Amino acid sequence: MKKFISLFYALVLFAGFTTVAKAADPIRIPVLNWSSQIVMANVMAQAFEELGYDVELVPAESATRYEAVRVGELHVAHETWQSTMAKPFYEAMDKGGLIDAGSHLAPTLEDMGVPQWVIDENLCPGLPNWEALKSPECQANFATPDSEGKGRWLEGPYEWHTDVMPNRLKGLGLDDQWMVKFAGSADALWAELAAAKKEGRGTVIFNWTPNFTDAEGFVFIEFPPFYQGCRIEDGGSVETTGCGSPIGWLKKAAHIKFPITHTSAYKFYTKMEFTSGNIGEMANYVDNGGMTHAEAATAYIANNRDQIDLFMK
Ligand code: TMO
Repeated sequence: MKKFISLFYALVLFAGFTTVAKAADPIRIPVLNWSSQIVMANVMAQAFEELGYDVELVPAESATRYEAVRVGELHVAHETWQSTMAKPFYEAMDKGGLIDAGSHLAPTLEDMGVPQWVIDENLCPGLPNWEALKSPECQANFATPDSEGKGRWLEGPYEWHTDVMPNRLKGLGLDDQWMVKFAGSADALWAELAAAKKEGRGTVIFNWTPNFTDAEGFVFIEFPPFYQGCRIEDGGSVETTGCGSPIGWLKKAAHIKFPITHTSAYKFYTKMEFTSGNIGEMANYVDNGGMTHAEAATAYIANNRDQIDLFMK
């Protein structure tokens, strides 16, 4: 009996060691700098941990993370926005090592726009048509102390889309009347929304949908239609780069070996299709609710347990 028991313990120990060996290869999930992306990273982390995996949340940068997924430094890029990330996504796929793990159930748009109340107060008559921006009376309502008398567009951090918006203004022939300022963070965009509302002044900011701002109402400016190649970085010229952003997909990328090395996590990941409402909810917990990203993920899972269970089946 004693011998049997020690054999039993030896087996338990052995099983313990194999678990430790598995734990040595955590699933590496990138963390960027807008709320839904970070909350979704935490939702996945908590779900993967439930499935028995170790997880590492890795600070990453928007465009370069596709090369990191390709070479396996990261296992996933779970919020891949067509308008601003399709290029590095397809380039990494073309080189080999990155696979398409499907799409969320959310059409996306990333572009400049105004909060609904700017339309209601008629601070720029003719919006959302972009040609309304030509009017000097409109511009004056969007000037700030740092805008040299021009109307101001507050873009996101420079690393998100680099020169797309300054080029947009040139392409539209508006660069003498409007200027672009880059925000230091997503939080600076939301602070600007709140400040402009309080001061009753106009504001044009970069924003996206799905986002927490969908609930209060945000109106995207209607620019000349996007087509493949209109932007400078896609081979376009100053004549074509006034084009707006596409209404696009929201995809999930994975490292090519992820299905083999972390099979049940990969299965979860391919089934994981969030709706626009889901993604707005994730951002809202942080940007309106003041939760940490980890708290928001826990709240999201608690509020959507059936959905998470379906992804786990
Ligand atoms: C990538 N983003 C959703 C912030 O536009």
